[in-house]
Amino acid sequence: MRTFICICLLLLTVHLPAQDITSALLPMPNQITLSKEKPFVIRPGKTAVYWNRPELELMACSLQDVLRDRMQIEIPVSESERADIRLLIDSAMEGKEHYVLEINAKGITVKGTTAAAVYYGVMTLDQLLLGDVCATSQKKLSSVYIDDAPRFAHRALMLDPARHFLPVDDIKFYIDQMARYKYNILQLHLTDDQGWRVEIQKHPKLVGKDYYTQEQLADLIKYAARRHIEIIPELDIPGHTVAILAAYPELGCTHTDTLPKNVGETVDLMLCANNEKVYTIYQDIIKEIAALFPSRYIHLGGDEAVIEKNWTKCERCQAMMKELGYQKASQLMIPFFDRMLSFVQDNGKTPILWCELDNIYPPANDYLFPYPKNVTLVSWRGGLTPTCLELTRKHGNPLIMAPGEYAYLDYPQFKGDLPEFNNWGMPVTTLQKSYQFDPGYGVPAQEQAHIQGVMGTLWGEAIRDINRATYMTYPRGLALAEAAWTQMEHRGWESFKRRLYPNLMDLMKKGVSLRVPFEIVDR
Ligand code: TNX
Repeated sequence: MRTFICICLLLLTVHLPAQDITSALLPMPNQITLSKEKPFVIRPGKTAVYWNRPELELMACSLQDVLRDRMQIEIPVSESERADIRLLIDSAMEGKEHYVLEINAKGITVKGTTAAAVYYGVMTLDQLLLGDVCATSQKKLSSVYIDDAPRFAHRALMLDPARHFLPVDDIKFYIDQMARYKYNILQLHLTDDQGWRVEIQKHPKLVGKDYYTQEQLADLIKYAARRHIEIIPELDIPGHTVAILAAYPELGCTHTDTLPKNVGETVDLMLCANNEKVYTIYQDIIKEIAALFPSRYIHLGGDEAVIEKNWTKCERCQAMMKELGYQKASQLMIPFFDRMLSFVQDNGKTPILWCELDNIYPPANDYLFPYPKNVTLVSWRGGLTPTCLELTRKHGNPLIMAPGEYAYLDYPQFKGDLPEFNNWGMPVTTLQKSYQFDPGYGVPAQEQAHIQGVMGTLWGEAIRDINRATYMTYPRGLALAEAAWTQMEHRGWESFKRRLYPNLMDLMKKGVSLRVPFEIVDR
């Protein structure tokens, strides 16, 4: 294994352009001005870091970590504004994540309106050092002026510990890598047929052997927040619910009373739409989840509800249809979600759902457009994304882009990719394909104003441990990071390929298992 890694590192090193200080910038900043000015030379014992607001103290620690890791230098803290490294909150700047990073003979300045913005400036500095050979060998940092802000506010990856549990420390390791590429959201798919992974104090029977206590999650949330990553919890309803139905079989439909509810088996069981107990327990669950996760969002799933096999056959559901004058059981999704979404809103949160469209998932699923306006949707069914894009714009729903053909990280990366990782015989999604992702789908700017951002989804049926998780995420997760951050005019496949090498090398050095995309290595 070690020899293998060494050979890979060697292969990658050959491709490092020696002097281009932008050679490891990923995602590519939106504005870079290279300068012929003299470089900044670190003065051991004198160079120090100053910050002008208490909330930047942690950013200063990150900066110290960066200089220690890349240059083996300890930078002390200074109380003087004249220190040669300065981290500044500058309220005159615009945009929450907009930063300016300036390096000149006098020193380094990183400024922004928030701590997050300054953090991104420090992450860019880290990558400048990764690409700048003189910086590490001679302690000289080339002059540069970077004025950068993300294309999208929502830059997410999704993990699915419901399918295969991932210990908290593994999720922290995953977060460490995300943060360096300016991702700011981690969605956790916490419940599914294979398991209920979050402790609910009022209903302790929900969890099995592997789960997160609320205390562990609070610690994880804090860990992520220090890296400017928000964790969005997802509780998938009304399908994907075998785990809760196994714990509380009375929440199911009448015809399922005698069916086995084996956790782990994806069968077409669903919560009953006409059962008060379903609403009561979810009201409790959502209340605890809302109190635990500071995120403004709670994701309630809503995908792949197999209504025909469930609600159509359910006496209680039939009664409800009759009462409401509905022709099709799928119409029950409307009153079902009206109540569930209101629980989310009563707790001051914004609901998110997977975007389902009529007539695509047999049997026709009618809960759909118009969705209530305050619901954010996630587009996920590959070919149907343009329709979802158009309908959300028409109806005013904010949209997050996670189209299968670009952003599903559980799809194989090449033909023959470790077959045991391939979920359902999914189509190959190469790195180049992921890179071609334009979250705006090329529609005119005014038609994409409702797009909030991008999510790479790592569905977990075949992801048995963290090494598999990172192997499937990287390098495609780097392509998606750039899709989320960088404007189309500053992106390019050839440039991305060059910037990829030092980053792959760096990830490997950090012990991240990943796929080396041999097919794009120029020989
Ligand atoms: C569809 S994407 C699902 C997941 C599966 C995934 C496998 C979505 C909203 N639902 O439950 O894990 O396909 O790729």
